[in-house]
Amino acid sequence: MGRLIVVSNRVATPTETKGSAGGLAVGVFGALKDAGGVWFGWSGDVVSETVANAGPMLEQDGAVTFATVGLTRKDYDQYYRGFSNATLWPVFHYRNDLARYEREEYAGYRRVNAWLAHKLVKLLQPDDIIWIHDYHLIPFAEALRSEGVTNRIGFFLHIPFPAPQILLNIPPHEELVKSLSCYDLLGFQTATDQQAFHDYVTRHARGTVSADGSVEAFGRKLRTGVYRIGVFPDEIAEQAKRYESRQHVLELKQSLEGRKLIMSVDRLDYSKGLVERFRAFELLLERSPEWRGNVTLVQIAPPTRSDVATYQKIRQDLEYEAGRINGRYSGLDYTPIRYLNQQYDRWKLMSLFRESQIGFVTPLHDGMNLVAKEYVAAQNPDDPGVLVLSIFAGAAAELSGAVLVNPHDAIGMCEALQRALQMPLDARQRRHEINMAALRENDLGVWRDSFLRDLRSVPVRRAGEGGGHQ
Ligand code: ADQ
Repeated sequence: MGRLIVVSNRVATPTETKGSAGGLAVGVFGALKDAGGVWFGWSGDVVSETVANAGPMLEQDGAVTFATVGLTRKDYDQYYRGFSNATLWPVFHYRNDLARYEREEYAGYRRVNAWLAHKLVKLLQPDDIIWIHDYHLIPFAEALRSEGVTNRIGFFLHIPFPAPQILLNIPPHEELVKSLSCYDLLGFQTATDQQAFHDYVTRHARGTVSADGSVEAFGRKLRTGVYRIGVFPDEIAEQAKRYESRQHVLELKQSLEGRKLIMSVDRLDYSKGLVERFRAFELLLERSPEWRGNVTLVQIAPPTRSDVATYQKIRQDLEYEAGRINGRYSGLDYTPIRYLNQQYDRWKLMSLFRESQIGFVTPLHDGMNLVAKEYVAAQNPDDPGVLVLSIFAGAAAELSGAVLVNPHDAIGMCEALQRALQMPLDARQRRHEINMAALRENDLGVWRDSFLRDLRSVPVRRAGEGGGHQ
């Protein structure tokens, strides 16, 4: 079996993969340890041109090499802050209204992909398989192919793939899909995302799609598949239980004075539906006076991408809403919304989830949403909380034990909260069992192993072949 090469925009450090990192980093690292290989990507640092060109920096941990490069200010601005996060991210989350398109940024995006690919080529061996992650790196395989790389290359998109009519808003949409067709295997979070890609291929690229998910487009053949990313539910359950009597949990319990707790945890991002969520909670207090003073919403949302203008705006909006709602319903000893702009250790989050009666997860669009899955896994099976989940999270297709809501329907969300707050124990347990069974059936290991199995089964290309296998 050849080595595994993982490429992602950011690389978790060896320490992160063992400590507080999210499940994804741990899952990918697990596969790397098994096969041996390289994890390659941006270090997260903005550096001078000399330092950037001197990379990659190599760090060895057993059979795994962590290879990272710094980005210059210009590359960071055009590739990361620009085209990735001010064009692709909003459009792929159906927010054309927040997207901008600058030709120079797109050129920078392609330039950085080509530069990164060139750096990686020197580390490759002939029988390596290469797994590229996410929207920052769409042109990566095309760049590798143009350097003569014939290894199997797969791509997994962590975020939604938009319907063609939405994708057309990005002027170089055809080039992007052409770049995607240079992969041997494309993985999507849900059947809806895969279908959207197929729709583009058949309607806008004069391509064909077979029943088994194989695609012909732009003179290339590739495969597509649905690989729903998961968590390791039993590890989370064990962690949540182990830390349930730690100081931070006891302090929270004491401060709640018997009030019910609704928990929400997200990166501070406009795709997560935070403002809509706060308004639904406000409606609960407005329409059901009996809950005033008796239920608290804890929203944990550390800022991300804070140098992108739309992220500054969502932060302001949310601070305003939290202040307004708290001004309206607080008492001397009661604050309805506790809004915390902080990163928390994973084990702390899981034990806080376990203490809460509701996990309120209401993105406007989300590839999967691992918080929803972590919330379920962290519950006490003897007295589980209820997951109230947006129909627009990829996780909604799997977690049929959740109370599903449309995040644009404030009254609907408010009614769902009322229902969840009053749900009897046997109904909560039934829903929890259904959700846990789904998490166990399709855990993070299944996601990773099925993607890699399918990638390994793609026919090897011959030297000199262009993009896509024949
Ligand atoms: P994200 O948009 O980051 O991921 P999500 O899937 O919820 O969204 O993952 C967030 C991770 O970060 C979770 O493991 C969560 O516990 C952790 N996290 C969030 N807030 C935190 C905080 N305050 N402190 C500590 N940890 C925190 C993208 C896509 C998703 C897709 C994932 C994985 O947008 O749709 O599910 O990738 O494919």
